[in-house]
Amino acid sequence: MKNELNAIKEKALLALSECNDTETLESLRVTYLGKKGELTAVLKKMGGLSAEERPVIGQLANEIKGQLEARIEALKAEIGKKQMYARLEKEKIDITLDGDLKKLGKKHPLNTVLEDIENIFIGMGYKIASGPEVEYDYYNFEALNIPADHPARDTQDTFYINDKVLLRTQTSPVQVRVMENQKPPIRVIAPGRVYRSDEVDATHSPLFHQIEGLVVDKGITMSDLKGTLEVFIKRLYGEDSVVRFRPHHFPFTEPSAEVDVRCFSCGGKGCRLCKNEGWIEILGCGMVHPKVLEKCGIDPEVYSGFAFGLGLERIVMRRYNIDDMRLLYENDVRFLNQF
Ligand code: 2NL
Repeated sequence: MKNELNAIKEKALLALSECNDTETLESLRVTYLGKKGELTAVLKKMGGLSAEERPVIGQLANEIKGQLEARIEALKAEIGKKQMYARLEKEKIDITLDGDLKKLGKKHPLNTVLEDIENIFIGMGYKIASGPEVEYDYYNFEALNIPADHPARDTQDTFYINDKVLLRTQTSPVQVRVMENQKPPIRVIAPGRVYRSDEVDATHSPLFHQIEGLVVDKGITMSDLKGTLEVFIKRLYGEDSVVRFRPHHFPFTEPSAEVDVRCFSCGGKGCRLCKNEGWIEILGCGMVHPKVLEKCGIDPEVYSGFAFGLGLERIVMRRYNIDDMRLLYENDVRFLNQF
């Protein structure tokens, strides 16, 4: 029996020495050490041994079992390690290779200036409001004191969807909606796309951008308007800017004014940029017409307000010296990369 046991040991060790994967290792363990394995089979025959032989054979069998178990454990660890290294080798990446770089775009100059302007007003406690670009005639004209036969309708000719629906010509309808839905105090700016039925040229486009502002509260006066817009223009063009208010007319404000800044190119002497005027027009403004307040459900006997509007493209074109408005809409990266 001793020989039998030693033969099993030799056979098992030989088989283990040729084994290098976990599946084979497990099947070898079952073959030799399992319940129905070869070693167990020999041990089962020990009942037929003499009292002297039994402990000797028993000890040898246990020794061999221990040796084989130890060998199997060691092999298991070794194979595990080999498999890990093989995997690491297979999954190796070259971190020095160029990545798949995504080219980042750039902020459009219209957005750069829009954000500058928004931030100035946010800093003065304004909220940003928005509304539909496809509007009712009522919000775009009627509520703003521009009835059907008003000449202002000709200069703001637009695209009609039907009798009552059009593409907005200004962002004022946004403020009309704000006044309908909110109680004063109101402090909002309304930036957005507006439309006019204009031929495309260097200074006209059927789609452009406006920023309008509105303040309504008790006791708002022309001096609030002047102070606010002066602060705005100085933050946009520099603290040493000189601002001038010029009387004007809008149907939706009374009194109305246009606001100029002294030409930052020639200092007021007159040059090409200011067309020899010495001043550059920045925006239009005025005290909200009592009729407009009333139409929007605000009592003009209790509340007053001011409003203003400016064209974003003109501000952008002057800031970056862009002489053709069409460049702003073509999205040619050779143009956009310059800002
Ligand atoms: C300009 C002039 C202006 C307004 C817009 C306004 C809005 C409401 C009530 C009264 Cl809801 N007024 N907006 C007022 C004055 C001028 O824009 O030249 N824009 C480019």
